[in-house]
Amino acid sequence: MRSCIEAVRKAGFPPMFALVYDVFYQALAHARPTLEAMLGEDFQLVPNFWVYYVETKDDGKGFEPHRDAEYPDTIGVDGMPTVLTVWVALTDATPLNSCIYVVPIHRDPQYPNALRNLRTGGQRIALEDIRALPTQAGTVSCWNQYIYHWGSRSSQRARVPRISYALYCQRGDVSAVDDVRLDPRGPIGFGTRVALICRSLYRYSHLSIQENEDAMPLRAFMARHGVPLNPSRAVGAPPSTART
Ligand SMILES: O=C(O)CCC(=O)C(=O)O
Ligand SMILES: [Fe+2]
Repeated sequence: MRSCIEAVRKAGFPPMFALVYDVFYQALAHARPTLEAMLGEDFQLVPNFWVYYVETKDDGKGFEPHRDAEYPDTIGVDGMPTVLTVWVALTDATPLNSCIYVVPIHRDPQYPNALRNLRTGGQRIALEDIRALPTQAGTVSCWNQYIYHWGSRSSQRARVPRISYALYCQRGDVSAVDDVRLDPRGPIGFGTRVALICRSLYRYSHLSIQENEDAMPLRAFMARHGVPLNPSRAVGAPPSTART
């Protein structure tokens, strides 16, 4: 999967276009028993994917702190999520090259509010409660829609870029949380893959516009046209405009 992503980058395309390759869908089959245990045997894919490529530079970083918070009411009566973020490390993710950090929900005073209000931030978190989640390449991490998390900053001293891809899965016995859903057991044809890539790029690419001087005119234009760009809000914005 890494070489697919490197090839796509070399060809000048956003890493997201690597999702035309079979291997990304085949890999999900390995995680199927775990996903079935959490979401039921007929779990479905929510067609919102993202491919992350965090370079080994001091200005490389993952997504800013946020709650995914795109879909309301996704904790079942049994306390289990009905929607999961599934994040797959394709290189070792470490504190040096940008691993995921989370605030465990029992240490997050705003978590109960986040369950009710998708716009809840993380202003009241104590720094000592932050937990790094270094993962080896091939590890699948999952979290619910409301946990506070982020991808940290990389470093020029990192040995390898942090490469990962992420998607949402949902239970099959609740209605589609987004406008469509995909069955991971069926064939996902080339046209569907390209549609999925374009859909996710359209939906999320503004979130990767950095807050540097060169991007300011574009950011100002987008802000004038109502695109949410404040990093701490961007990912948790209302469903029509958001993602991780
Ligand atoms: O990989 C990252 O930097 C952030 C990932 C994330 O927030 C997500 O997939 O929900
Ligand atoms: Fe996220």
